[in-house]
Amino acid sequence: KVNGSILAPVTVIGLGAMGSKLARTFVNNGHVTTVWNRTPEKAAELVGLGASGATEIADAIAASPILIICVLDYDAARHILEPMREKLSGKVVVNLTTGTPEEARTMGTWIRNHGAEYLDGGIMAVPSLIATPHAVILYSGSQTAYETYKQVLERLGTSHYLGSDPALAPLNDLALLSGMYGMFGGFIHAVALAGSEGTKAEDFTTTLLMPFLQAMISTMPEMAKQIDTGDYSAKDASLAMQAAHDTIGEVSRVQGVSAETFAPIFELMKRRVEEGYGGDDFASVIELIRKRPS
Ligand code: FVH
Repeated sequence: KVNGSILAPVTVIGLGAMGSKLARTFVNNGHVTTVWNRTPEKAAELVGLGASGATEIADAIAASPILIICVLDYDAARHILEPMREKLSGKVVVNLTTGTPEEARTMGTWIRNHGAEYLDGGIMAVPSLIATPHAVILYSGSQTAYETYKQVLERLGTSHYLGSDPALAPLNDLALLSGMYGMFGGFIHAVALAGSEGTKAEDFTTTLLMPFLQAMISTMPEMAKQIDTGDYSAKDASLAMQAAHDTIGEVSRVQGVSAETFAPIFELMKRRVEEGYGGDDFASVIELIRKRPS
């Protein structure tokens, strides 16, 4: 048995920083790995490790039942696959290129119309983390393809299948990144504020900020429950209390620190209170920004 088994042959299309690491991981795990890149020289190192370097993209596609594509963007992916549309029938195409939900849906429809199964993926890791316990990859699209090749895909990192709509992987990828940038925005403001009296960023971060944020992260499941149920009754700290004074903004100004990463969230908290929800917990601020699914 080869299809779907741990040692299924794999083709990797796109050998940039990420694609090369994906290909190397398959080679290291004993897969017959075929690689192709627009600039063929980038395949040399992988060929030295045991990969088979295809000169023609058609040969790369013919070599394996599962094609992993990881290139700059969806335009590049389409540019590579369009001329090969007649060769895709019966294949599983796993697109790990970063893109938008709409691009993923369009690509999924196009691939299916050419007789192949489609999985879209969002890589939540940098190349050096691939094949370590810290690598997470989100998948959506064909459930059959995911289940058939789950063991192969898990070579790269922990996989999460999110559903049959290809848009779900890129949407959740961007949602996770937005959480990360929100956290980083808070981080730079906190370090700037503490640093305005000379506290070193490193000391402040490791001794005070990280333990505090870890404690705050533990409140997120309860906030998520409030969002799911719509019951925002304040238990510990009401919005009215939290938004009563813009102390953080005022002290930042006094200390000569810009509060522009903090200000937007404070404005939303104040607005929610003004609209009569001062007795709610923080999570109810989501009602000012979200669109409920139709
Ligand atoms: N690197 C990372 O940390 C992130 C982690 C999260 C996911 N991203 C996404 O992965 C895609 C590839 O990223 P990458 O880091 O491998 O990117 P590069 O090293 O710049 O390699 C780009 C590859 O794309 C090929 N390519 C570009 N344009 C075309 C085209 N028109 N036709 C064919 N191939 C094309 C390029 O080929 P070449 O320049 O070597 O000939 C590389 O193989 C990306 O979506 C990230 O957002 C990585």
